[in-house]
Amino acid sequence: MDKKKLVVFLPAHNEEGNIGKVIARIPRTPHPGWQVEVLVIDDGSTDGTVKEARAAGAEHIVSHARNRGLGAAVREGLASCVRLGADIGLMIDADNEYPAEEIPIVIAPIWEGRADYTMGSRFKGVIRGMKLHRRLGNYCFTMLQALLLRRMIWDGQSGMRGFSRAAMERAEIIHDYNYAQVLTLNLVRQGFRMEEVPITYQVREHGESFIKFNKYMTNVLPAVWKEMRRPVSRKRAAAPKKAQAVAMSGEK
Ligand SMILES: Nc1nc2c(ncn2[C@@H]2O[C@H](COP(=O)(O)OP(=O)(O)OP(=O)(O)O)[C@@H](O)[C@H]2O)c(=O)[nH]1
Ligand SMILES: [Mg+2]
Repeated sequence: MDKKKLVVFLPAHNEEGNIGKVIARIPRTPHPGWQVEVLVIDDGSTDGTVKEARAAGAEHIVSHARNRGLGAAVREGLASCVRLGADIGLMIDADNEYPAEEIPIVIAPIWEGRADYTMGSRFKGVIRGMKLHRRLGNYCFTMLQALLLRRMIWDGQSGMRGFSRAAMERAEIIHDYNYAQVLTLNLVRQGFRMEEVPITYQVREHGESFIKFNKYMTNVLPAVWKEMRRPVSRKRAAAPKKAQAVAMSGEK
């Protein structure tokens, strides 16, 4: 049987002490029909991020010579997954806040043909250690997206997301600073089917958050505005053939 390829990619900027732990938590043989590869987008790290990622078993590393931003890194991650022939891509933060062992449940809706884009949802799942101001910020930005898209969203800022091949090929991230909101607005407006899956989240133990309030507001809000004003052509990914969906779910 031809194996399907899952590429797990991690955007990373100075995550020494964290990235190796995340890579070690990634299930490598979650199902006999899957081949799993790990890709790191190193965004100009100046510490031992790359060395640690290699030692932990990352097969592919793409390095930016200088720091370009998280949006640029995720854009590069999606393009690299397509180049590597991934059937499904899974993005996970390199800061060890998200549960890599829950990757199979986050990609299951794509694997089974029900969704093109999945979000590991902290607010539908379990959250450990998130400060109140962060919670409020997350609620506000999630509500903004829900209003703009006129649909329920639980967690619009998740750092753990799955993509079908078609979603990876067609996703557009219009700014370099971040991807979280504009990517969802872009994919859902194109007609891709999104699903949220409850996950377990634990706030980082090492390193620093890149979020600075003023910079976040002045970059993200104009980008959301710009994305909503752009026309997107509605494209819908073809649902996988029934036989393929059955094979992927492991049924006989
Ligand atoms: N490519 C890139 N990645 C970055 C940059 N800054 C942070 N990251 C990565 O983006 C991911 C999320 O970064 P965090 O700083 O934890 O931000 P966050 O998870 O949105 O916010 P917190 O709620 O504070 O954790 C991690 O994998 C970081 O290594 C950057 O400038 N460029
Ligand atoms: Mg984080």
